[in-house]
Formats: sequence, structure tokens, C-alpha cells
Amino acid sequence: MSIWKKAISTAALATALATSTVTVAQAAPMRIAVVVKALGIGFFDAVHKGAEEAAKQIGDVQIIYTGPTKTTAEGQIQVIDSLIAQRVDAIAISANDKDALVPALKKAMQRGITVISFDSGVAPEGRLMQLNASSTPLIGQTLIKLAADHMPNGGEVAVLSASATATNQNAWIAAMKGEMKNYPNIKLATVVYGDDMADKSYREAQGLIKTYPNLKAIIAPTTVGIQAAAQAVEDAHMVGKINVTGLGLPSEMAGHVHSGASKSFAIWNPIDLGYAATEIAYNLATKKAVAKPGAKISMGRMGTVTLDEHNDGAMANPFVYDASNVDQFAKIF
Ligand code: RAM
Repeated sequence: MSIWKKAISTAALATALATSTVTVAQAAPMRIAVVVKALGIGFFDAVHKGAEEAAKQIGDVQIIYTGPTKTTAEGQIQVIDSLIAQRVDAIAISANDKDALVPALKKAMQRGITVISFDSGVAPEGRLMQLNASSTPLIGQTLIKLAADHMPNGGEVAVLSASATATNQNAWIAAMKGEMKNYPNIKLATVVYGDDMADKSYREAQGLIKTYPNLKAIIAPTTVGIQAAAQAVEDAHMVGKINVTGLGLPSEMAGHVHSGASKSFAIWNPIDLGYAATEIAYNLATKKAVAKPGAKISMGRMGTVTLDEHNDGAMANPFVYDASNVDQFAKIF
């Protein structure tokens, strides 16, 4: 046999081996796609960690962690179409827009893919259920209280949100506005959107600082926004004048708490959220559970979630971080 022929037959053997490996792999794991608002966001990296933890515990699950590069519905629709083509078993998605994703996710469900949303919800017709991180009214109350606690004389606050179509932030802002009736001396000056992009969030925070000279607090119900706002307040030498609060990761906020830019902030455990969403997707995909109003669905070590009349459920309560505990939790998420 010539060297050339030998090379070809070796290549053919390698291909045969590779094909047989693929055949074995196809039979085994269930593929659960975790689709996030955008790649590169620390909060979702922690969600990914939790999803992998659940997959390891369940044993026959492979996580496909994916998302667009920007927090847009168009980007997520492309990702969903590609997951349908790959015939994944389940999709757990944090939505950039509750309505725009419905046709693509309906198509996925028609092809037998189990679809749930978590964190930022999809409208009921586009998913089996929605796992909220926490109770929406509770987050609304927490957000305004965090600001009010450090405004003894009241005054103006502004909200720096994620994208204008983000289901979760919009629900929390609505809850916060409702709760503000109990704080008559606090006025909401404006709501601006940084799209969960660090640079845009930073520019929006700079705009708030310039436009509202009497601003007492920036409330950012997004881990990207709160970090950018704290940085902008430090850079503008406004520490002590404007308090930055909202929802943040201890690992990203510890320095800003120590600088004084943020007195306190809140969050639930994002690792737990990724873990719980994966457990639920697995239980629904394997028909161990059915999503319907009143159902109690197992989230593994996180207990059970109870679904309301829209098939929405909440995982856990948010927790408050300040100078006394932020370093301890910064090591975890
Ligand atoms: C950002 C995202 C996410 C939200 C957190 C609080 O990471 O907008 O959806 O839950 O902030």
C-alpha cells in the first residue's frame, strides 16, 4: 500500500471511529439549551455555573449555554432557530422581549422541544412556564426601600434599567412605582435604559448625573447597570451625594461598596437560578412534571416551585448586601 493510500485508510478509520462516538453520544444525554439575554454578563455566567451543577447532579444532561452578543430579541430569535435545527430537547430562556420571541418559541414547542422561560419571562403562549427569581412585588418594595433607607430628607431618584423591553426589569419598575405611594417625599425623576451593555449604561448614568443636579439615588435593577452607575458616580466625584443601589452581584459591587458609591444593594443567588431552571426543564422534558396552574414542580435542592394561574412561579427571596457581608459573598457570585 502506498503511503498516500495508507493515509486515506487511516483517515477513513478515524472518521468511522468519530462517527461511532457520535452515535453513542446521541443516545445518551438530554440537551438543555440555556439561552441568556446576552453573552458576557457576569450574572448569566453564574446562571451557567448553576445549570452545569444541575446537569452533573442529574447525570444524563448536557448544557448548551448560548445567547446573542447584544440584548436584542432579533439576536435571540436567531439563536432559537439554530437550536431548533440542532433538535435540542429543551430551551430555558431569559427573554429580551416577552412578545417578539413567541413565534420562534411556538415553533420550537411544535417540534417537541420543552420551552420554559426564567429570569425575564416570555408571554404565556410562548412557553410552558416562567420561573421568576423572586416575587415581583417583593423586589419592587426592596428596591425603593434600599434607596429610601439612605434618604432621610427624601428627594429625587432615577432608575437606570436594562433594555426597554426586558420583561423582568419592566415588572420590577412597575412594582416599585406602585410601592412609591408609601414614600411621598421621594420623587422618580426619570427612567433610562443602558441595554445591559456596560458602555451604554455608563453613558446613561453620566447623563443622569449631569441632568439632575439634586439626584439623591440611582436605582439600577440590573447587575450591569448598577456597576456602571457606581463607576460613573465615582468618576464624577459624586460619592456621598448620589447613592447607587438596585440589584447587583457582590463580586462586581464589593469595590463600589467600599468606595462608598453604593451603601447597599440586593440580589438572589444566580447560581441557584440556573440550577433551578435546569432542574425544571429536565422534569418537564422527561414528563416527571406537568406545567399547569397549581402544579408544584421540583427544583432539586431548591425545593419546589408552585405555579400561579399564568404558570408563573418564584424561586426565592432577594438578600441585601452591604459593607458587613459583601466580601464574604463576593467569593461565591
Ligand atoms: C442583569 C440582567 C438579569 C437580571 C439581573 C438582576 O444581569 O438584566 O436579567 O435578573 O441583572
